[in-house]
Amino acid sequence: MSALVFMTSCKQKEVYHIAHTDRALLPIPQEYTFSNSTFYITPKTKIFISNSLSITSGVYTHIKHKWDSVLGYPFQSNSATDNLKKDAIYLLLDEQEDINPEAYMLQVNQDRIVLRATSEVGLYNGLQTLWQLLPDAIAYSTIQPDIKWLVLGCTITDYPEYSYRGAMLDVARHFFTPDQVKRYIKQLAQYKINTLHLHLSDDQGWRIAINSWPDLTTIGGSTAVGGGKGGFYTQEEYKDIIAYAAAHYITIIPEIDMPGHTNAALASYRQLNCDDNPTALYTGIEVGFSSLCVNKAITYTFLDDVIGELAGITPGPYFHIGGDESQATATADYKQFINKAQELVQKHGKQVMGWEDISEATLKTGTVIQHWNEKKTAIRGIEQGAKVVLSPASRMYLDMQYDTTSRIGLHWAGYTTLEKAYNWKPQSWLDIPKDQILGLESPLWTETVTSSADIEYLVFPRIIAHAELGWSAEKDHNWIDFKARLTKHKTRLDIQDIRYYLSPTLENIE
Ligand code: TNX
Repeated sequence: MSALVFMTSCKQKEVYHIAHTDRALLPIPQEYTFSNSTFYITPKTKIFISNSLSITSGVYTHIKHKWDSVLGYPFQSNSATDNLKKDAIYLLLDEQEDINPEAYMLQVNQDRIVLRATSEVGLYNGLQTLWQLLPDAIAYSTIQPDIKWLVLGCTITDYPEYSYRGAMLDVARHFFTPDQVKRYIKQLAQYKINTLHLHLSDDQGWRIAINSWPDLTTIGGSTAVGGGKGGFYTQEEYKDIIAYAAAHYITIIPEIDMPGHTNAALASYRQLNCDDNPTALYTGIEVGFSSLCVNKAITYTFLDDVIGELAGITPGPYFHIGGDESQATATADYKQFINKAQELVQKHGKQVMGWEDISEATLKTGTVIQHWNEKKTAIRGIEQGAKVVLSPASRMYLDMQYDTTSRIGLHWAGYTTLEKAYNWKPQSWLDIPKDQILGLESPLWTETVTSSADIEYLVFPRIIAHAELGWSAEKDHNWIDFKARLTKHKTRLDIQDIRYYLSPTLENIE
């Protein structure tokens, strides 16, 4: 439903004003109506939570944290009973099959707030919407004593359009510490993004400790683009990132890029090179010059070890094998290699993901391809039965500059304004049936990105546009309405100290 529906009478105009001037829902829910009633959260408001919701769950932690740290009210949960009380907030888990686990229903009236879902993640999604219905001050992380915590009366029934809504962070070109990754995860979770793909290896760096091949990190992890000191995650740090992501209902997908984009590995172990000579570490930004030695047995021992160790500490279903830009690998070798790599991933219990280039090989059942560049390359994979994640570079690559004045970023796929990032139709992009599209992912390559401020400058606000394309119904995608909501939302980004790029389209809105 368009927000403009609310403008048809005087009284309704007022509702529109409250609902859409001060508060903005991003992504826009599937179905929503606002009413004139409002609910006030006060120190007397009680919270009732289904018994089945664990106190260790992310939902529980999230609400307790906000309650204690922002509202400043002592959090106490009560067991929910059938008869709903007044001045209360309910978080209800109704176990039911046949309902999308990510869906939720949120009802707010003057007596109470009732949030229902069939799973924890559904409740978590509903809580993100609820925070957007609260005053902007909820976005602080310290106690806000003088705020009237008014929630707008509404009925919202919501569920995602696509099950996969992702972001990718390249930690190989430049390394980002666990704290920087967590900061990013926390930002993403607000927009119902549920997947973070970590690009863990590339020509310039190997960023995850593999115990059976320690030089990958001591040598391969020791530098970065431009010659900086690099860095890597220990397996404990990686597991800690996964746990932090899980508490935000975000699944981590590890990527080890192969057979190309492997200079860091080739520099770490000379045996991986066809001629047994180690290559030098690389700190430039060229692509397409490195390849694992496809015909050596040790290459597959290496991959078995790497995939085995990493799959063993990754709870999510996917293992991403890259497979892009392997210009340094002969086509026949490439096909044979990707077929073997898929076998190894399956042997270690994971589903294969790869860039669309892997459609050159014979794809295994369940392999997912990621479209980034050539529609026909992606179609070749889809024709083999693969599902696709959409990341078209011209719309979704977050490292593309906004315009010629952008202080960092590349522009090989063009300049990507906020409008260009939002205003396209994922459903018809490849002209394939919708059920072959698993979802959308926004990659951030980091050749020119060295700090959290840089990440935020390129990512925000464009990823909010992508989050709406992934979550909301295509008929409700409306650029004018979106930018009006996003303009309202700027205050929240400021409060959270998210250093977004102030797109001129936003600045000009009253
Ligand atoms: C293409 S996209 C790449 C990356 C670069 C990126 C820069 C893809 C699968 N490969 O290696 O970092 O462009 O925008």
